[in-house]
Amino acid sequence: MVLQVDVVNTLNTFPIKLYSRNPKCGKLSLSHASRLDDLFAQWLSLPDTQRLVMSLLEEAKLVNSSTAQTSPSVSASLLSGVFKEGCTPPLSPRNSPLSPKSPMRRSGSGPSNLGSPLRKSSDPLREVIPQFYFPDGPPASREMASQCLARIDQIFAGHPDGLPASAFMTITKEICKLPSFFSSILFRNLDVNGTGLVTRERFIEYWVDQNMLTADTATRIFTVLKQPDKNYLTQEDFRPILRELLATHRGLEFLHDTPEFQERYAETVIYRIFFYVNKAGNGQLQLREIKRSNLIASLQQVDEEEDINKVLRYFSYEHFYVIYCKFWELDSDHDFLIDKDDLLRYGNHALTYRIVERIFSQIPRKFSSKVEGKMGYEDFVWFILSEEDKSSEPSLEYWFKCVDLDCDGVITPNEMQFFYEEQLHRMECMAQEPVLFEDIVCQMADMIRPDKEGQLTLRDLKQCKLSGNFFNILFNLNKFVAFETRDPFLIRQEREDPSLTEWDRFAHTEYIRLSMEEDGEDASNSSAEVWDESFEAPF
Ligand SMILES: [Ca+2]
Ligand SMILES: [Ca+2]
Repeated sequence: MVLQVDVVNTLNTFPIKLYSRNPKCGKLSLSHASRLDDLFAQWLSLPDTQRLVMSLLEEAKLVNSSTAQTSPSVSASLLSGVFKEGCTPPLSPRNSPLSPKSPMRRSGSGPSNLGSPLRKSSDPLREVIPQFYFPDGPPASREMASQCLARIDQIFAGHPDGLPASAFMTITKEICKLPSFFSSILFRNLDVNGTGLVTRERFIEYWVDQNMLTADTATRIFTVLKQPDKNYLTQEDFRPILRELLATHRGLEFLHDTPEFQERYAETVIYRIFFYVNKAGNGQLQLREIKRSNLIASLQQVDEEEDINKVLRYFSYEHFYVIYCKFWELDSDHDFLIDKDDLLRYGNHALTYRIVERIFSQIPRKFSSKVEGKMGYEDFVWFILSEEDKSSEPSLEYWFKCVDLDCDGVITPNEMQFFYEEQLHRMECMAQEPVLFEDIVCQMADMIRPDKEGQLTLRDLKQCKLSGNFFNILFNLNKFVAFETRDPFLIRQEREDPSLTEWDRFAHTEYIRLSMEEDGEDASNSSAEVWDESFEAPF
């Protein structure tokens, strides 16, 4: 055990140096260093690696004791030979005679090993190290490639001039294993000259030669959606699949006659995706952000699920409906912009002036709206998701920025007091028994347990499940009161289905309320005319 700890300690001190010694890795930039560190740690944690390293060290110890040389650099130089092998780039699928699962044999007797006095013919180092990292995904095995090519030939057989878009779905689903609503964008990527046909050769060049057969789903989806010269996705890149989803999904058929709501639905879904998945908040969605998210699973779910409202992540029509109606309610003059006074009416005047002021100072996020002092629909989507899903990371970040008045990355009691003052004043006005600030500070400290007393960081908040309440206490009176009184309705809701997020529960309740209001209105009008108004929701 002691030896194992030594191994890790010794190795941890020089992984980057070792990588840079390898001429094959010489071109790696500094930005890759941390990635390499991760990969190194991953490699080091593999049971095979640990066995290998242990045996190396055992041997080093033997040699050291026999030659009475106890220099620690011996094991280091020995290990550097191992790492050279470990970061060899993956074999090209077309040049490699090996299947991806074939371990890459170490050339135990090759000239590169001559430098080490420890490598004798009986060397246990002849163990195999399986290749564990393929930057572009593992290459296709011969078997898999030939099976796939046979199927491709079969599909293209009846179309010697190429496949038309109408017959392309089999390729999208069966060969590319993409959701069905990716078919148009995939076809367009292939049919660069707009001939209306895609030939077998063109498809092989685009898909098989790019090694997409074995690429993971996230990589395949990312590659198909992105612009060829970019390494990220913008909101615009999602438009084609949303258009196709709207045209083909059974759960969205009822929107076909109202293109305006199709457009609103599409943009809401895209804003929601970016709110949760684009952690950097820069509008440039990276592949690694997609891999860490639930986006791929949601895209697959919406492809298979006929009831769009069961797809709670991003695609639910009911969720869109709630967001849109909430915006519509506040935008009293219907110019598609809302100002401070409008937002103050949100949630039955739940928010304080001070927090609304911070939102309109565009502290948590710069408005996309081009009109000064007004919030556009996209800005509202960010706001409502932050407000109604306070346990989510993007929401905690949004409110943290609002409350951290001096932007130093720490929320101090002074900053908390600035916001709480107004809450206190409101409680007094409403003849409610006020909760003293000192009591609040103690309650917060007990709830969140920050690393440093009196200094709340975003990290502290992200580690506590109840952090959303911290913000409600500071600037949302209605939610503060509900939390203080442990509102039995909220508790029951939480227990009913713990897998639902705060947002899911909010959207569900609001949807029922809004549709009941619609029904009431409908009955009192006793006419269908209400649906003819162009801005009315199609419900
Ligand atoms: Ca307005
Ligand atoms: Ca601060």
